[in-house]
Amino acid sequence: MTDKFTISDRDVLLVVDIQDDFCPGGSLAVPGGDEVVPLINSLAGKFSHVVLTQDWHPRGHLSFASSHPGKPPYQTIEVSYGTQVLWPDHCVQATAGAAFRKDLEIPHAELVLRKGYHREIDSYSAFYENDRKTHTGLAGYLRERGFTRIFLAGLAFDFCVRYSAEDARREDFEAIVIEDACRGIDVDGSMADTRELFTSLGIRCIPASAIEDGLVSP
Ligand code: VGL
Ligand code: ZN
Repeated sequence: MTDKFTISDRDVLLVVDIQDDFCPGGSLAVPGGDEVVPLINSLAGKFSHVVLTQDWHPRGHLSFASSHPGKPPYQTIEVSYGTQVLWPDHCVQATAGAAFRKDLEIPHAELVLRKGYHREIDSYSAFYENDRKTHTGLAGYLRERGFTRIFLAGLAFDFCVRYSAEDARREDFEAIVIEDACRGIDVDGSMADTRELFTSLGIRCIPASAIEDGLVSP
């Protein structure tokens, strides 16, 4: 049986990319992406502190297949910082697809962290961009707020959740992924790779039911 987790004031829930483009009907739909929204809403009620991330690309972003004539989506290319998967155009700044899902209800979220806004660098992680050097500022924010444990939920398990969890560990936070509150894309075995990586880094995957009921006082 999984241990139970009691949420305290040093814990934060990081809700990753619950945006229309990542849900069925969107341009980079994650299968079942919409299904996690009610669970995330109820989980958020157990945390005093919630941060939302929002994928937020300029038009013509380097990660878009459309920026590389002749290249189809889901192929990879080599760029200055390594291998980059090419995606359908998605989460273009201020478009409908970049909006949070209408049914995401977390009025007490304290920060919305946008990422992927540099045209020449993708950013899966909420901490570092894909060059693994450019910081988003989130680690400093979380440290200044005194958080030590980061619980992660959202889309996609094998991309933005994965890289965010990995970087949370690298920044010395405890990282815990709430697996049934995530859905994945699965490009070239990326789901299996993610599970393996989490095991090797000591990143726990738990079900939402492992989180105790009750909200700590704000
Ligand atoms: C994501 C691919 C491209 C994600 C964002 O949120 O997992 N995946 N941009
Ligand atoms: Zn993106």
